[in-house]
Amino acid sequence: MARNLGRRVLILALFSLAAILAVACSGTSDATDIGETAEPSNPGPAQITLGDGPAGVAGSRFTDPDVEINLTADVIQWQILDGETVELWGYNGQYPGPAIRATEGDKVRVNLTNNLPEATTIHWHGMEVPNDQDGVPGITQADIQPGDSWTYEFIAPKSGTSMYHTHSNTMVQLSRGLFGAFVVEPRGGLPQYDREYTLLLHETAGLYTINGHAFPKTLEDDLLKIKTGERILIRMINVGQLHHPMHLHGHQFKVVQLDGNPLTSPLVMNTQDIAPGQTVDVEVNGTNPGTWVFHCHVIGHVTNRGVYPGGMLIALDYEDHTSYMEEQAAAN
Ligand SMILES: [Cu+2]
Repeated sequence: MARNLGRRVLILALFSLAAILAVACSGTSDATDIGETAEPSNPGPAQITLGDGPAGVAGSRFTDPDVEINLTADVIQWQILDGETVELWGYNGQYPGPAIRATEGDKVRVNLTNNLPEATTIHWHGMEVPNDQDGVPGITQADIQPGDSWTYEFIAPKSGTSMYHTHSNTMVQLSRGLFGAFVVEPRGGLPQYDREYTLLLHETAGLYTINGHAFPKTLEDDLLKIKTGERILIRMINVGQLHHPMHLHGHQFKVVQLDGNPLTSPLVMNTQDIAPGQTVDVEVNGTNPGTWVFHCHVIGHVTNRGVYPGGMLIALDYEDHTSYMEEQAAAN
């Protein structure tokens, strides 16, 4: 009896060991599978179904765009500073051009009309579009002549901060202002922010600009509003030809995306250099009420033609705090 019981216990123990080994092995094999599927993969440009007609003609790729934008490239008069209007080139009368927003997977159509005195194209910077939509004259398409129109069509690729800009006679056309933000939203909930701002950094006409303005006009038109306890996102896009180490007073910010790609380990900093052509997304938590300047730390870039302060300087302004600047404004 005792021997039978002992044998049963032994058999049970062997079965248990076998079961444990089976689970452990399947666990290992599952982990391997997960590891394989978690490998970063680049799916390349989204495949789209071609319709009738050649690329560059409206309706050639799809007949039902989710986002359709009409852009005109024009010679414009733009006020960078109060009392200082300069002749620039811009889209839809603006410097920078209008921000384009789409959700990943959207069918995007952009109809461009060239009202400039010379040929132009648009390049979708940082975005995986089909090659013939990349906007490089002589390489992927013909230059769009003055008075002509052209249609770009592509699927909005992965979410992130990008830009669009001219790719014709770029030395001249980019410095004159032919660019804008292109933001692709994630499909399905990713981090939500209380507010979101986009800052385009550029230099033109001897002035350093944020969203087309130099300080102090940046404070009139581009103040970054926040309230204590809020979490905001600031997307920065450097469309100019110089590096700009952007520095925020009174806070650490979290660099969450570079070139529209999320960082697996966000960097906590208070100064982040932005190279020409680069985009940087930073998250700011409203933990320190006040009016805090946010500026390029190349001090020459914080001048208007050598006169300090000017240029690339704006402020993060708490709505639930009255600063010295606001008291002075109220008193005058
Ligand atoms: Cu700078």
